[in-house]
Amino acid sequence: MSETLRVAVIGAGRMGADHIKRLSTRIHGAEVAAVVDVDMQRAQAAIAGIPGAVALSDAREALDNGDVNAVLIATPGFLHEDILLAAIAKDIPVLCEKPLTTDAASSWRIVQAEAELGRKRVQVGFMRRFDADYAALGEIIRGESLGGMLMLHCVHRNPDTPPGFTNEMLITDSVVHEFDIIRFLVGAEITSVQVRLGKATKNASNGQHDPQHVLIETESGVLADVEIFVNAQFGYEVATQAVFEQGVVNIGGDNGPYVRTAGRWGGTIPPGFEERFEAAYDVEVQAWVDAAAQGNLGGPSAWDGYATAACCEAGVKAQKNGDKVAVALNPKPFLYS
Ligand code: ISE
Repeated sequence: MSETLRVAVIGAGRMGADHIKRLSTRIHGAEVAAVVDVDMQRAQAAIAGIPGAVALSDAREALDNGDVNAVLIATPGFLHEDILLAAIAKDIPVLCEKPLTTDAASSWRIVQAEAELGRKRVQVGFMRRFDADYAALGEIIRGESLGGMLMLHCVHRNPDTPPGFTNEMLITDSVVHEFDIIRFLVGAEITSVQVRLGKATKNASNGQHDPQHVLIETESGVLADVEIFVNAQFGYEVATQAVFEQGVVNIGGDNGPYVRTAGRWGGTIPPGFEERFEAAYDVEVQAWVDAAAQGNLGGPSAWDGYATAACCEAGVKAQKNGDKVAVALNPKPFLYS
């Protein structure tokens, strides 16, 4: 396929709106053909100024629209499975915001549907893989210039949480990114997850115990720990320290410009993930579009979505029992090897 991607964006909320703007202003080779949202007013507002785009309230209608040949899913996770299965049945490229689905069993159904189709169609929106800092760390790991990597220390801090952000979501909505990037950097699957709960902030809501300390083991023996702190107040921060045999690499800390003025020194902290990862999202979506034009996949696959869903299940169990919970995966289908 080398024609322009005519994308149906399903969900015009926070991420959907961000992707609609991206697709219509910065991405080459793709256009927004339809925006679907249960809130028709929101869908209408999202297509304003986009020539030829239609606003719809039903994802199936968008998939059956002859003008649509690709789909970007940005609805809440519990709505993903039906849309994914319908898009795979139509054999069209899909970019699905994380999580792939909300549990391992339904994510496995997506893997199986693709395996039956015999082609990878679904890219999962783990945008960190396209971030320049993470890419540079990946090169150091693969190049072995500092010897073997031994350990990862990760911090994931959000200023606050939107209404309805539950205790489980610290794992399923936030740490899910760490699960993916740890698997990606280490190049091995995660085998166990443990969650430790210590002193909690008084700024948490919705029954959250915040922060949490997540301990992760991988197949290769590399250990990782994650501080997830979703009501950190001061801004958005995602940073990783990788420990090697011959050195230590930090990424994602304070970035320039470093300014001295009015008797103070310092810089600014991004308020949220859209700002922190803006460039990564652009690269991610462009990679999806470019690969789709060649009938390929440009990034994390349905297998990655499934493996991280299994990690999330283990993580939620571990939040409750404090134990080290094993992550069990089905055998990887040949398509993903
Ligand atoms: C949010 O949904 C994201 O995907 C962000 O990348 C993450 O940092 C945040 O914790 C999540 O709530």
